[in-house]
Amino acid sequence: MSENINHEENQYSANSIQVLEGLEAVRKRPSMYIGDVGKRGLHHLVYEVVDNSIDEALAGFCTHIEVSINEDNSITVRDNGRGIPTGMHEKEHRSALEVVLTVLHAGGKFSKDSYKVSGGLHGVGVSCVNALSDYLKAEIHREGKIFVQEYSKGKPVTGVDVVGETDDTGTIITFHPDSEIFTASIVYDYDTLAARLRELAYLNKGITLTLTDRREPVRDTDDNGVETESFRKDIFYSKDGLKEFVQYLDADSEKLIENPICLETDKIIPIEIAMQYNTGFTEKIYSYVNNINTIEGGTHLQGFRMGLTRTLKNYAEKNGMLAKLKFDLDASDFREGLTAVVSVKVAEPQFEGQTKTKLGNGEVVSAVSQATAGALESYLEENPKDAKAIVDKVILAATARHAARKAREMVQRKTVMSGAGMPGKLADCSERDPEKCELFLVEGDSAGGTAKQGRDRMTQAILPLRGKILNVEKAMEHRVFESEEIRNIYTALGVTVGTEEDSKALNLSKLRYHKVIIMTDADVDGSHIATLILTFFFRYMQDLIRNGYVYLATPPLYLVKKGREEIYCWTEEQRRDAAAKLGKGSDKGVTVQRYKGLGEMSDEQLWDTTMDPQKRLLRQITIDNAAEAERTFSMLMGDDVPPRREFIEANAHYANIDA
Ligand code: 0RA
Repeated sequence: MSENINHEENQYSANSIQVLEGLEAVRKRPSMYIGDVGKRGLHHLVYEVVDNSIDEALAGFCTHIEVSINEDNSITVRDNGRGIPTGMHEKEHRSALEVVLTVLHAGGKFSKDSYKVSGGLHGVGVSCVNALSDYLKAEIHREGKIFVQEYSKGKPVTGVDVVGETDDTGTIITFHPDSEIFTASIVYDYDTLAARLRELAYLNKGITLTLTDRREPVRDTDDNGVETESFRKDIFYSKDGLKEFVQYLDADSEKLIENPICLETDKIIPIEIAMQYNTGFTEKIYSYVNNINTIEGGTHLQGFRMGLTRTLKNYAEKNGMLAKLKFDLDASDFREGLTAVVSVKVAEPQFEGQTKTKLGNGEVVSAVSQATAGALESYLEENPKDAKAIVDKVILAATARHAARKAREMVQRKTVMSGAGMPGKLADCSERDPEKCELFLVEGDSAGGTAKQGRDRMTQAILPLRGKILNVEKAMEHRVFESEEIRNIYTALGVTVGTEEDSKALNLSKLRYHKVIIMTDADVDGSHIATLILTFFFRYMQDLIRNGYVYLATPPLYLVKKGREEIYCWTEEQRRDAAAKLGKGSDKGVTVQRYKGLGEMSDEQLWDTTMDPQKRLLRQITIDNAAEAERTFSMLMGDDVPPRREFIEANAHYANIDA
């Protein structure tokens, strides 16, 4: 591994022009390297650095990785690995450290034989992070010394300096994202980073990952009543890996079998799988390749499904359990109520698909299907009670599927008829170009009426929804398609319901509006209704969310008035400021109106605050972390009421925007 590295001297040498061009290219077209320069790209920088440390851990040299969000929104990633080599790199005539930090894909230059298994979605390496940071510092603990080098926008601003001595080894990278690149925001979101580190801990058992938020201390009082200050911190560690991941994802479901079924192989293609059946109806399979969530699936998922279907079917037939069944089983019947995580490590992954998250390597199909079949076969033989529970559930799923087909055909017929088939409640817009059209899903007929009055008829359509729409998390599929409110949504959107093969496949080319805006009251009930609608989109129209078509409207909470002056407010702070501004020191004549519902606003007010594209603030719904979103929806909409109440109350202030 160290063939290209010698450790004689740590001498700083001039950069080659070619290398500078490399990183200049990253700065010129950052999206090509990190996906985008919004929130996702910003957080991607952290994942890229952490992935390097994960690689060091997977190579067996590192056990702890600490991530800190610093006061200025810079990030520090510290690991206890061997430390990036600092000696001269013979071919490049500069330190190996500098090569790692300035050459795109430099990782490969060091390791021909040992492949990198981790590596972010774009796998571009830490040099990209360097290019997109206005400041980066690398501190290396190695060979008894502490080495430091600093960079700005990818260019070294110091040599590799020895600044002290040390007994330990490791790498500490601190970087501050460049606001010239990340123009929207350079503020990190704790929960987004936490979700990814938690996921990494489950996917790589035995590694400890920590996250600390050093931006503002949390104040508290200890047992003696003394005020304390500490930072928000989480430690992520999983002893049992995927088994615990599945239990975490499925924590709020009623189990069909006591423990997840697990398998792990250490052949040429390392495979790890854990699966659990619950009494619900949804299929939740998460697949990963080299720690990357393969949203579009691919050959590993195909192999898993094949192994699962074949083994369960054989077992059921062999034991005469299908004798009374009047119709054929479908592959999807075997996956109802299944929660599973499939993780494979592939040396040279080929990623395909729209978002490059679909594994294409053909050899993976049989490897995963054989591993699945082998492990599942032994499990069923050894646990006949569980085996029966699973087969019974499969038969129930098949029966329900037959009922669902009828309901779906009804929706299909109605959706296919265009124009005349629109729901009676829909107040459509006159524009026909979907790009320019918006559909407001509004809670209740009264608010719907106000919205119809207030809207721009040209581009804005209104579909009032009756009270609480069906909780699809708890309903069987045919009930979902039988629900009138849900059928109205399908029809208004113009999309057809999936095939029997994939009940969630959407025909997005027929989508009639490119903004679907959920508009509910700014109270606990309103956010519950918004969550119900989002749950439906998440489970049945996930592509709508993934394509960025789904938004939440943010109606104001208060109207502060004095005489003819009016200020709308979305937060407590804005309300105080507005009262102070209008009152000029006294609150005489200042009134504060608390909006309890959309229906309390006049159509003009609703337009001004919430619907006018020039002034309103929409919150686009994104899925940062599929597994975390999955768990959130199961938690919110499952049987257990307390967590749902807590969540909704904690997040009830949807309208609290950063103004
Ligand atoms: C190249 C070679 C060696 C280690 C590393 C890179 C390395 C990179 C990173 C990035 C973050 N943490 C890291 N830890 C190690 C091995 C050099 C040797 O043979 O000692």
